[in-house]
This record gives sequence, C-alpha cells and structure tokens, in this order.
Amino acid sequence: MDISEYGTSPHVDPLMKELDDYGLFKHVAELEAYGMTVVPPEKMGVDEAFVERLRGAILRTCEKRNGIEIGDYRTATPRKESMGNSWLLLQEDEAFVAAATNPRMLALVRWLLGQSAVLSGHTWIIKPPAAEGNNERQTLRLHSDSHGIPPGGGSIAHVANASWLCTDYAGAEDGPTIFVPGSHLFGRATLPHEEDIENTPFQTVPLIGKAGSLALWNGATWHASVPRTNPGLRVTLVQVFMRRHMQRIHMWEDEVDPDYVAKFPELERVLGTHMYPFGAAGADPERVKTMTDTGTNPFA
Ligand SMILES: O=C(O)CCC(=O)C(=O)O
Ligand SMILES: [Fe+2]
Repeated sequence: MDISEYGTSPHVDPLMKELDDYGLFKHVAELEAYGMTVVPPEKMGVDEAFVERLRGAILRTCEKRNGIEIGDYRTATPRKESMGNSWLLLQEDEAFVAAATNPRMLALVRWLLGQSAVLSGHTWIIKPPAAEGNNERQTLRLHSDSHGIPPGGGSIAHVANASWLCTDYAGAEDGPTIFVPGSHLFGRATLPHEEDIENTPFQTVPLIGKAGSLALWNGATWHASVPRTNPGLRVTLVQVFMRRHMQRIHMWEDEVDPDYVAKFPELERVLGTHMYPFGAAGADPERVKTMTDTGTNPFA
C-alpha cells in the first residue's frame, strides 16, 4: 500500500513521491531522529563541475567584494576578518541560484518546513587554518539557529540550515561544524553554561562529508565549530531556510532585480512573499493565501 497515492494529503503526498524517487528516506529519518543529515554529492545529483563552479563563485565574489586576493584555496591564508562582506549573493553568479534551488535539497527542506518554505538568507564561510595571528573566533560555541522560537515551539522545525560543502570535511583537522545529535528534540536553545565545547556535558559528532555534499539540519539542532588545523581553506555556502511566518534575513523584494528572479521559477517560489506588512488598504489577497494555508498543515 502506498498511502500517498490516495491523494488525501495534498501537501505531503507529492513530497513522498519525490523523496522516494530521489532515494532520500534515510536522510528524512536522520533529520527526525538526530536533527541533522549529510547527503553525499551523488545523491544530491551534483558533480564535481557543480562544486567547482560554486566554490569559484564564492572565492571570486569574496575577492571582489572585500578587495583581497585569495589565490589557490588549497594553500591560501587570508585573514578571516577580511572576508566579512558575504551575504546577498544571488546576483553575483547563477551558481548561487542553482545552489538555492537544487530539487533534492528542496524536497528535504520542504519536509522540514513545508511547501511554503522560503530562503531566508545565505552567506559563505571561508575558514583559513588557525594560526598565530589568524585565529579570530575559530571556535564557535554550541548554539541553535532557530532564533526567536521559545521552548514549547519545538514540535516542528521553523528553520533549516542547508549548507553546501565546497571542500572536503574529512575530520576534525578540516575545522568542521560539530553537532549534538538529537538536541532538536530538547526544543530550546542552549543555555550559557552548556555552550563551551571544552566542558559541555553533551556529546558531539563532527560533520564529515566530501565536497559537493549537502549538510542539512533542523535549525533547533545544537551545533558549534572547531578550528581548522589543515592547510588551505574550508569553503561552505550556508543557506538558511525558514517557515513563512518567520522574519526573513533578507527582504529579497528590495534586494534582487525582479527580472533576474523571473528567469528562475523555483527561485521565485523560494524567495516567497509574506502576508505582512499591510499598507493602508489592508491585506493583499495574493499574499494572504500562502500564509493562511500554512495554518492548516505542517507540510503546507
Ligand atoms: O562554522 C561552522 O561550521 C558553523 C556555522 C554555523 O553555525 C551555521 O552555519 O549556522
Ligand atoms: Fe549556526
């Protein structure tokens, strides 16, 4: 029996089909059980050319925006603090559109956040080797990305982090993100005395994956980051998705040329709209619909 074929649940039925076609159910189960999963490139339907294009777009944009020269990412040692102009990337390169609209990624994101999930914001992380004079805030304390969701709001995901690894994360030497598996089930953010990875009582696991993998986590899953001791740069594209009721990081409608967005229908969908704010004339019926639908079902 295939329940989705009965057509009783229009929001989740198409997702079941997509996740089955893409062979992603293991990753859905990991998201439910552990609050995180890493999908290898071959299951994401991406190849080396995709990774090279995305990594190249990140490095080039970083050089241009911040007025620095990075050169070969396998040996470079730029200062972390010199690479800070890193948000709002869509129009820098169409590689960022491809990253934000990968169909397999969106199937998993919509599992967590519903069909109305929106891209809230995106940024890169370029992490150089920690060394004398180049060690600014390399250790990130344990935290949740679900800012603003109080305890009690944790039975569904409100935020998802979909990060493309653009270099290999083979072990702790690569300076990976680390996670507390299952911590999304606590339904609250970390408290100050839980955040120091040196003495937190919670067990962590490192994110391990080849370049081209997608690391996806429920925003409520506690995570941190450790210093890099290997040479070269860790390069990551961080994409934050949210349910539509959340305040997005970027007001895309003010930031991206509508003609550019109109070229990519899936992009138009994930940039989303919001029911609020109202003008003096009140609600725009078009924008109300997507918001009221989400009140009916967590997969809407
Ligand atoms: O540097 C890292 O891997 C951690 C980044 C992080 O906390 C995030 O992307 O939400
Ligand atoms: Fe985070």
